[in-house]
Amino acid sequence: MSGRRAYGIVVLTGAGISRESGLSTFRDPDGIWATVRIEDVATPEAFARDPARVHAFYNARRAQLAAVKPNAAHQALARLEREWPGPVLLVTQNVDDLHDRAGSRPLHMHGELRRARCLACAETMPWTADLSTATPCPACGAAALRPDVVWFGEMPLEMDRIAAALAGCGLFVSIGTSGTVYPAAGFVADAGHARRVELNLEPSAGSASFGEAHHGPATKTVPAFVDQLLLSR
Ligand code: BV8
Repeated sequence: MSGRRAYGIVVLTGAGISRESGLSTFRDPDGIWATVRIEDVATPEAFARDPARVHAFYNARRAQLAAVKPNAAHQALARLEREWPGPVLLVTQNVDDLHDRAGSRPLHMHGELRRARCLACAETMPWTADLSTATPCPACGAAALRPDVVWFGEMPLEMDRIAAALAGCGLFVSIGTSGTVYPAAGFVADAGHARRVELNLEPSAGSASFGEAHHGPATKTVPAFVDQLLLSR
């Protein structure tokens, strides 16, 4: 196998990849931010001001995960990770667990709905039930648990690992994201040397930075793109 074909791939996904599984996106007309404000539920200030409201917002989204399952796009990416001869890093902005349940090992840069973090002892742990201000931390007993997600104004996770993968990749694919939230929206610029492809329902805010685009639903565009990649090995 020629070295050229074993180049590294970085995939970035957003809420659009989970849309056909039944999870809402954020900025589509029927999206989450059409009914609730970021400032009221997705910032540290919101949690300090009204933790019960923030817990209710995440409890509803966490509970919804039991009712949805991965779609063909999640499954196609898990196949790419299994069959591509070079390194594949799947970075997701999504806090759902659909990539994980499809068999991927995603880097959750915005954290995970199904994990909690203790503000008293800093432990993080898997969490599938509701959270409240009275829920005791299993590690230290303090009633100081929060959803283990990255809110606006907080630093996304594993940025150094992402930067290193972007610097060395031969292909960057962005799937189902509006390209409006940073630093994720800036990754395409950090992969300026690589082939850059956007797979999205419609052009995103960052479309001009991509050399190629395939517009349509992820369950169609992602399996087709992965098939074409694997055939070209
Ligand atoms: C940071 C987790 C600095 C929680 C999320 C002013 C004040 C404070 C901050 C800022 C500011 N101005 C700018 C910033 C930076 C800010 C930012 O970018 N704001 C934006 C709104 C301007 N970013 C941050 O705050 C980040 N942190 O900057 O820290 C720092 C520095 C040093 C030290 C400490 C801190 C943190 C951002 C992370 C916030 N958390 N989520 C949760 O999920 O509740 S972000 C949130 O938006 C979601 O997680 C989501 O992942 C993310 C991006 O949204 P998308 O995934 O793109 O979804 P969207 O609905 O927008 O788009 C969906 C797309 O899919 C569409 O294009 C649609 O066409 C397409 N689609 C739909 N259906 C389909 C489809 N595609 C294919 N198939 C389909 N079927």
